[in-house]
Amino acid sequence: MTNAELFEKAKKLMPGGVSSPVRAFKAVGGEPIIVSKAQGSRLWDVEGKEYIDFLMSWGPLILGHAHPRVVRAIEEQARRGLSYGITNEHEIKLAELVVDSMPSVQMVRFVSSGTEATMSAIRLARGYTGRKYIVKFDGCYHGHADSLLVSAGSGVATLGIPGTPGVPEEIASLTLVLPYNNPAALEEAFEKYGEQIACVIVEPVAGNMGVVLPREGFLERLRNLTLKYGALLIYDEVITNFRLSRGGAQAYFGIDPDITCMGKILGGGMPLGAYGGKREIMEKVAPEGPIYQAGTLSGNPFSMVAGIATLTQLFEENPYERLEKLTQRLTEGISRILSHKGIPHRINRIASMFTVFFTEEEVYDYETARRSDRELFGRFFRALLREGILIPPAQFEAWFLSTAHTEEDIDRALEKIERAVSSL
Ligand code: KE4
Repeated sequence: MTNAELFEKAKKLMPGGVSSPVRAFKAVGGEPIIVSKAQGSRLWDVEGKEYIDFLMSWGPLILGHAHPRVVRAIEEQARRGLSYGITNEHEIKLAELVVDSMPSVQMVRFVSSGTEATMSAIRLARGYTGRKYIVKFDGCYHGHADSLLVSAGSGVATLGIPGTPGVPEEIASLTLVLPYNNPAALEEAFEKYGEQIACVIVEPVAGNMGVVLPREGFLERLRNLTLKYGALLIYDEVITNFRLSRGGAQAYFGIDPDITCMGKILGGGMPLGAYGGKREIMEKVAPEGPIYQAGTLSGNPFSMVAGIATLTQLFEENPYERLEKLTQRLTEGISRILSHKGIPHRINRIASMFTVFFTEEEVYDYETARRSDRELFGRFFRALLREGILIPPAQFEAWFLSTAHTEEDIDRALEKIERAVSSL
């Protein structure tokens, strides 16, 4: 069957024909592909077409697709059972790896997705502080829990409005949505609501408005204000954990949160999320404390062994330097190609994640990101796909490299990108 035939069938069975909206390619146009297999830096669709993959499943695959060590770990565990519903030794091993990687994480609780991690962290912060307001930033995405699917109200430091039908305004109005990288808005919100704010949740490096880096002093201000008003600081490191460094963004910038949400690389491609933090906070989580959170497949041995194999391999390779250089080779090449064609662009990069924006101005928040030329991005995406390059099918996402990407991959990719851009 062709991509199109399978997608037609999928659309009859699943809303939009997908298990997650972005996979329907609505933001970029054109027909979605259906994947048949992937290996290393490559991915094939059901028609047998090969792609060099810079989506890498939205971030988990820092070792590339189907890394032998991860596959072996999963094969061995499969024969010992997929889920027990009772504690297994692998949970303890992975918890140790996490706690040893981030000093601010003294205890950790495993869940099955990034959404569960952030949803639980918010509940924990509200339960721990006894307060009800939370703060998030416009353009940051933390999964689809009700209190996090909230759009910015009009004006700064006003209470949120539902970001989607199904979220009651009573819930949305407990979320304050502020502009990212805007200390003044932060000050104003805390002056207005300070003692009532349970927590601030932030992507310490934003990946969901496209890659946007924290400006000098922004995270520091966030840390100081939350301490001053007794609010908890939650880092959503679902993308950045083990991506920016072994210790994630908190090690990279040297500013620790109270609670860290984890996912993606943590599970190496298997369903896995986690939240963790200081002992005095985590001890409030059931059954030790009163704040309830649970999960049938939480800590299942299958996801655990995938995470252990991924992190162990990653820490042995310590590839961060090499990934930095390889990613720079790609972004500099893309910039050369676009400049040569006279196409205005900005590339925001940190470590092995980056985004290409078609704009003249610096992209430092959701407003500036949204002013980029998304129609051109759609044409860029489709031209790349034709050339056999897969990038995220949406402007406000990050491209990812892995240890499976080679210099030859980058050079081949640049040839293809050159051809694609010439066709724009
Ligand atoms: P999941 O529930 O999708 O595992 O994680 C939610 C989440 C939480 N925090 C951050 C910073 C995230 O980036 C995500 C999920 N990321 C999106 C795209 N960047 C996943 C892709 C999708 O939604 O299909």
